Amino acid sequence: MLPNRRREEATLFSPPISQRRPFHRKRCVWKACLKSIVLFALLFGGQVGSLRGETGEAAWLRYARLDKAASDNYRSLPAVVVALGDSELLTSARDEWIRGVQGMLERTPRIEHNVPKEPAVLLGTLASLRAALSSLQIPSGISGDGFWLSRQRIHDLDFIIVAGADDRGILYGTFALLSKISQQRNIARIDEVQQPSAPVRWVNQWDNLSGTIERGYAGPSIFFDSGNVRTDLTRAGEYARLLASVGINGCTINNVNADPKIIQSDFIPQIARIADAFRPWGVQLGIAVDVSGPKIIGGLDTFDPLDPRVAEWWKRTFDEIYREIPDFGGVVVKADSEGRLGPSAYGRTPADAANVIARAIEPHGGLVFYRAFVYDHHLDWRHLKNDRAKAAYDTFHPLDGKFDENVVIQIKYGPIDFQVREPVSPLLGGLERTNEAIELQVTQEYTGQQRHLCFLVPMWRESLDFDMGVNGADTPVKDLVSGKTFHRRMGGFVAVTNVGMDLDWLGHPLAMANLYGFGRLAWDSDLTSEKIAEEWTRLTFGNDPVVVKTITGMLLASWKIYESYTGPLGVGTLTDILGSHYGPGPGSSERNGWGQWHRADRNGIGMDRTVATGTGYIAQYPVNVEALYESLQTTPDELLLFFHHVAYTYVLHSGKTVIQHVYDLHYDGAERAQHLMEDWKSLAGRVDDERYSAVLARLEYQAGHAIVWRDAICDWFYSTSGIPDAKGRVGHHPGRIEAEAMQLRGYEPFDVTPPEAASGGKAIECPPAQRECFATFQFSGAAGLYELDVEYFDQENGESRFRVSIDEQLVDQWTASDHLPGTRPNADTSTRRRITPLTLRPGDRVQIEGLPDHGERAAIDYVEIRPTSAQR
Ligand code: GCW
Repeated sequence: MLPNRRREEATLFSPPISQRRPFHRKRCVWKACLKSIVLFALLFGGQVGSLRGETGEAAWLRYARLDKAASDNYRSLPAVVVALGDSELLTSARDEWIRGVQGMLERTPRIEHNVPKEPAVLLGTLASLRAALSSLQIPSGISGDGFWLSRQRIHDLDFIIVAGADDRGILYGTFALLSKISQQRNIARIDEVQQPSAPVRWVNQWDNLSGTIERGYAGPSIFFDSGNVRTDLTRAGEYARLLASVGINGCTINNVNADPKIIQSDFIPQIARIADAFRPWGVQLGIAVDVSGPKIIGGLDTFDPLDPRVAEWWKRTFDEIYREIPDFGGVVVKADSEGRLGPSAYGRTPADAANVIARAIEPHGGLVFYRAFVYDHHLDWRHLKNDRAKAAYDTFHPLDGKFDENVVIQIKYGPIDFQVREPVSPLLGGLERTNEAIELQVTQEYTGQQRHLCFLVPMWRESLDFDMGVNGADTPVKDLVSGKTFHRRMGGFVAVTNVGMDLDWLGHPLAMANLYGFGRLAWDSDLTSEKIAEEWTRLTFGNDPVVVKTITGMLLASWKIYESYTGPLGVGTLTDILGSHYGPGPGSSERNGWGQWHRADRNGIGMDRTVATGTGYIAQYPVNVEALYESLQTTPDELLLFFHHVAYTYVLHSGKTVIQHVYDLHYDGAERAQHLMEDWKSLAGRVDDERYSAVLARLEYQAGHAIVWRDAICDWFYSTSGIPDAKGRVGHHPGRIEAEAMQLRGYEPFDVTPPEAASGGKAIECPPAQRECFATFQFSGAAGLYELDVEYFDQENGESRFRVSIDEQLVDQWTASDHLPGTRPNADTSTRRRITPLTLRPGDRVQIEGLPDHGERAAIDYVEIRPTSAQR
């Protein structure tokens, strides 16, 4: 055992605030907890306890108590609330109003059933309001889920009117009014009509019946557990409430890689319970279905969509579903994609497959969302004209006009797969006689998996505003998908969301800004990113101007920061595309059939998708867009490598060469990730301690992992191109001591694969035969205050422990018990532990002791020592 004697300068060591992130509400190692508590007390002194800890469970519906000055502004709010009707939705609206007012203003509105002779908040449909108040002047143009909020003096009484064309509109209007109060907006003279941008505002969950979630990063399913629907669906109801509060009206609950069992007769009553949980919030239940269902579970010998027995089977199936769930919304279909069966098995088209289902569901009013994510994942990578990006348009454009009216083609925003930067999918402009919806991704599959902050609204904003120039006219994507451009009745917005049982829903308190943002954009596709970020921050963290400015700024900067260390110049997110889609893995894109190629070789990089010399993909766009991207001169730098293959020495519009830009961008991005953490720290004491610590832990981790990304990408570009960094940074790391260069006792060096996943391509591990291993080195710098980073590997298959001591005095210890996606030491699991501030003198012996656990061998990559910022 190591002696635990205190150093003479003991005050100079303080452990970092717990670096462990609370992914799954971990048990806290008591010593570490104590350290955090003590440090917290020291840092925030009198402020500790001044803000109630929050779990994030309430998300943006906290209804936090307003301070006196703010609540005085709402003193004249009527004391009575009237719901003109007794539907479930109307009751939800009324109860939500009461809940919100109680929370924010500490008053309990009184319920009346008719228009009273005193001021009141009136909730009703246009028709019921007209009947109750004949003198009311109702503006025109309110339809569907739209609503009207208005303050009116009638017979000398003050009324707040929340009117919906339908009951859902009333609920949405109520949430909108509460949101205004929560954001301390003036409602004294409110008079506004809101109409949603599109009828389709759906989310997709990719939950498996087992309870796991495909690409879910926030715990198990809120719907399923061990093959059945959960007994307790409280979270499902709470989720529906959150969705409704931003106008989302449909939710599919299971993975698009669908288990056919979901529509078996004995399972339908189970999903009906989820529909019951959604119903009070106007969220329609939907499911993902497998087109091979008629054969797999239906007992037929075929699932050929043109076989009348198959048509009959679908009809029977939906008749049964609607008997149990009369307001069932519809189905989403993934077929002929990534190994899923599809109509191609019978030489049929997606239109055949979509229509057979559509005709069975149509009499009940249901929709079929047929995904355009259809591509061959066994493409021959040696063939330079092959191009996965072409697949969706090639498949669906020729079928335009062949889909039934209740079919919506669901199209990912880009032609590849949720990358950090893609041009918009040309298919979005390629359907004039077919309904379409854009598919966005709230769950951050390729954008940091909620361990990195990446607010995606600015990216979605760019896609939605992109003018496709169809038929030479102004046709922004938002109008194409909403149905406005080609006068389609159906269409809109879908997002893959994947919330889980984690209390804060998405596993990172700030990630909920993406769910909120999706809902807001689907409701009003003209909203700016700034407005959405600000609204969300006010609702989630309160109205302190410093908090609002800081968090809004962080959110708005975060996508470009993430892009700058993970996927330059439109090359795609340079992650391990064959595995986790998380850490860097630039080499994984090539030499396989998945088609996320970037064609890097010794001389250059990028996919040539031009018509002139490349795959011809660019020809799928309307002429103006084709001209924009076909020319190197007009292609924007940020999409250069998506469209063109260029030399590393090619000079960008910015004046830099491609290679130097890549190096600079990655150093800059990693630095800016560090700043995100500093920005957050400036909010100490202004945000409740629980969420403050949770976010800080995430940002500390991100700052460290951004360096893993930076180094992996730069090393890979350097080894591929052979061109050094003009600024001398790549491959040179002042203050870094490679673990394999330390004095090792028990530890053994090994080669990390791929090599860019570790500094110098090597790390050390403690073999299973050893109980503990030691790595030691002597500090040779000047005496002073330092921060010391230990880069180690935190795998899923064990919880190894580490202790760091200096001249035999223990200065830090921790358990590697984070949940990172991997069971090997690589760039997914590489993690940083920062120990700061630390006094060091020349000759000090720094020792790291690693205690392996199961498959996790307490592996270490390097240590980096840097003067503390105070000293720099
Ligand atoms: O991005 C890919 C994911 C798959 C997913 C697929 C899809 C549900 O890696 O996990 O499968 O997209 O969108 O269907």
